[in-house]
Parts: sequence; structure tokens; C-alpha cells
Amino acid sequence: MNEQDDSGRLTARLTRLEEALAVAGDRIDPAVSAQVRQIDDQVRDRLALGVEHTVVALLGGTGSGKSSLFNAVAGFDFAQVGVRRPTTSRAAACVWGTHGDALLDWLEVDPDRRIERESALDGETEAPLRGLVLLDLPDHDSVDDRHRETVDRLLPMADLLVWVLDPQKYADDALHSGYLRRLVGHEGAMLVLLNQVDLVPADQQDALVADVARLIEADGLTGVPVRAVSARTGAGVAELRDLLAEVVGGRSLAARRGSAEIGDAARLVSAQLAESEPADAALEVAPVAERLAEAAGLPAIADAVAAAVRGGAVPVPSFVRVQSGTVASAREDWVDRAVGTMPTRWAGAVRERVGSVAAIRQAADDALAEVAVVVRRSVSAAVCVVLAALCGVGAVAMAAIGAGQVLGGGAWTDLLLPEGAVTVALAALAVLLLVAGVRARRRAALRRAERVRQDGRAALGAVARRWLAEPTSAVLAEHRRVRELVAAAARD
Ligand SMILES: Nc1nc2c(ncn2[C@@H]2O[C@H](COP(=O)(O)OP(=O)(O)OP(=O)(O)O)[C@@H](O)[C@H]2O)c(=O)[nH]1
Ligand SMILES: [Mg+2]
Repeated sequence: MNEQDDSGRLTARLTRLEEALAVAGDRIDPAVSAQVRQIDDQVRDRLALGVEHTVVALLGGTGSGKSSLFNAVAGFDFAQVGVRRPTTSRAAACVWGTHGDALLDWLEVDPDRRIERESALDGETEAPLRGLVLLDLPDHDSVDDRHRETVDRLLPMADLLVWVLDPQKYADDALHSGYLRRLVGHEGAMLVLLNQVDLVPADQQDALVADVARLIEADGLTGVPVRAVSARTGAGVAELRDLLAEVVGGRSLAARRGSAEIGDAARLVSAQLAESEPADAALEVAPVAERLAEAAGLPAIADAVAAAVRGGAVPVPSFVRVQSGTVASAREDWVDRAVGTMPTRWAGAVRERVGSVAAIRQAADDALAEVAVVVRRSVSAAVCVVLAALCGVGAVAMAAIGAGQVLGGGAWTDLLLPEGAVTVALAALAVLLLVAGVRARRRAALRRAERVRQDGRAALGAVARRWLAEPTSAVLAEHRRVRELVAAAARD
């Protein structure tokens, strides 16, 4: 991948990160946003300076030999090497090649602490290191706070961190818990040098390097190269220069470091998000609608409608205005279920965005006012009853005629002939029609009651959707957008 591709990809990732922050707003802790913006600015500034330079920082405790190694790599004594500790209080820089000034200004290296390597006198010997900016930093474990401040300011700006340890202090807690453990994820931009190996008997050097490597692994850093060197005897210095040449010539370390920084920033934002949004089922409004319906007296109204349609002289009550407390608790329960395990700030945003108790209460009132409560009786039932009555009357009349004939001297058997048969048929028809009428009335009662129930629930469901589900969905959609942007920004 060439350097322009690197820059382009990193810039695209930063843009996603910025968009994620913009969408998330205050649902991301402002301190985290500020931290992410700082990383963002830093990486952008670094990219703006071009990725053709590779900033390599020598870091470590006082007296480990940073300045001595700086001089050994540079090939002349520029950095002050001291017996009195700490020696280096201001960062020094050596630039191989030219055009490093903008970068050194950005790094705030004082002009009198800069030197340029690769003069005409060097011929081609320094060419492999062209593009290298070597920084000699003060000690991170200094008695002077300003030293530590300089280290902390420059550390994130360097593309390769070279930790210079010495055989006495390589296990120092200030180094491991103060710095190394926080750099998990940056292994690709790190190198550890065990300096002063001339002070270690030759047969113990390998074991010592292995012990340093073990501690680095224990810090959670995997794959960080550990090399033994001696600034005094020059052992390992040529190999170090080769390694730096390889780094300078390979894929832009500045880009790789930038990528790791963006990864850190994405992780910071991710920690403010849920892994996924609550399932759609959590946004189901039916339970709220049911609760409001009960509070508004819908079941009683439906029952009264049923009774009235069946024919009872039952007055049908009106909807009751739902109590604020009921609305408040239905709203709260709904929000609790809808936000699930969303982080507090996001859950808070949902709580703020959904309708207020007063708004929901008013909307429920208005919606129920539109619900038609129809008590009309069944026409077919009425027709059946009327016909049943007519048949009944007919049956009685026929029976009377038959009886008249018998009483008027007719034979009993005459009753069996037409009048008797018609009477029985009409009576049976009357019973059937009556049964059908009652059934039709019962069905109509159930139908009308169900219609009131459904209309009431639908009206309240619409209220819950408008004032609860929709605002919540909007927040959850924003959460999803932020999550996806951050995931995309995290991908190298
Ligand atoms: N024996 C030996 N001594 C070394 C080596 N490297 C540095 N020293 C000595 O260690 C002392 C400290 O070296 P510096 O290079 O000033 O160490 P530093 O890490 O820059 O120290 P600060 O600037 O105080 O942070 C000096 O006396 C050096 O001569 C080495 O490889 N072997
Ligand atoms: Mg020094």
C-alpha cells in the first residue's frame, strides 16, 4: 500500500469517527469525546505533515542510555550524556534528510536541539535512514515533572517507540504499569532495547533478554522485538540502524501508528455503546395500550355495550381520564423494557425523547374521544323476533280455529287435519325464529363489544407508538449508526 493510500484510508476512518461523535453528541461522555477529538486532531496533524518521515522516539528511565544510543545511531556526540541524573531535560532530534522542520515544529523540538544528518560528507552511508527523525527524550520516571510532561506529550506523536531499558531497572513498575501496559494494541510500533549489556557477563545476556521479553509479554504486549545493545561498545548498534532503515523504508510507520491511535479512539467510543440495540419486541406497544385501556375503563365500557346490545337496560359509561400516576408508571416500565441494557446516557436520551406524562395523557384522552361507542341492536335479530311473534300468534290462531271445530261438534281426529298441522308448524317456526333471534342478538353484542375494545386499543396503541415507540426508535437508530460508524473506523 502506498503512502497516499494509507493517508486516504486513515482520513476516511477519522471522518467516520468524527461523524460518530457528531451523531452521538452528549450520549458519549464529554471527557471521552474530548479524548477522541484530541487523538483525531493529532493523527490529522501528523498526516498533514506527510507520512514520508518516521518519528522514532527513544524512551526510558533516567540513565538507561537514551542519549548515548541517540549519539551512537547518529554517529556523533550531539545529545548530552551525563553522570548526573537526570541529564536530558529537553527533547533533541536528529533528522536524516531534509524538510523535517515542519514536523519538528509540530513536535515542538527547540531549534537549537535539532541536527540534520546525511550531509554531502556522508556520501550514501546514511541514505538508508533517509526520512528518519530520531528523538532523544527526557526520562519518564523523572524527579522533574516537566520531563514526564514532555514524554507524555511526545509519546503519542511518535511513530515508533523505542524503549531503552538497562539491566538494573528494566523491571521498574513506573515503566510497566505507567506506560507499557497502556500500549497494548501498539505492538507494531514498538521496539525494546536492553542497553548496557557490556555490563552483563556474556553467558547471562540471553537469559536477561529472555526475562525482559517475559515481562513485556506479561504486560500484555505480544510480538514486540527485544534486542540487546551497548551504546558504549557499539554492540548491536549496526543491527539497530539496519532495523531502523527497514522501518523507514517499509510501510509508513506514521500511518501504522495513526491506525493504532484510531483503533484506540474507536475502542474508547465503543465502551460508551451497547453491543447491539434492543430487539424490536422490546418496542411492542400493545402492553402499554392495554394498560391505558384498562385505566380508561375500556373493558367496562365494552361489557356495557355488550349488555345493552343484548337488550338490557344498561347505561354505557364514558371513558375515564387516565390518572397521571398510571401514565407515568406505564411510561417508565415501557422505557425500562425498551432501553434494556443500553448505557446510562443512551437510556437517559430515550427517557428525555419520549413524550411527557402530560402529553401522553392528553393524547390518550383525545384519541379515546374519537372512538365510536355503538350500541345499535341487531336488525336481523329484531326481524327474527318479530317473525317469531307473528308465527306464535298464527299458531295460537290456528289452534283456536281447530279447537272451535272440535267444540262445534267436529271429530277429535279433525284436529290432526290442516289446522293442527299448521299450528304445530307455526309453533315450531316461532321457536326456531326466537332461538335464531336470540343468537343473532348475542353475536351482535359480542361483535359490538369487540369493536369498541379493538378501536379503543388501536387508538391507544397509536398514542403509544407516536409518543413512546417512535422517539425511542429514533434514539436507537442513532445508536446503531454510531455503532456502525465506530466499527467501520476501527477496521484497518
Ligand atoms: N556501561 C555502559 N554505560 C552506558 C551505556 N549507555 C550509557 N551508559 C552510561 O550511562 C549513563 C547515562 O547515559 P545517558 O545516555 O545520559 O542516559 P539517559 O537515558 O539519556 O539519561 P537521562 O537523560 O537522564 O534520561 C552515562 O554515564 C553513560 O555513559 C552502555 O551501553 N554501557
Ligand atoms: Mg539523556
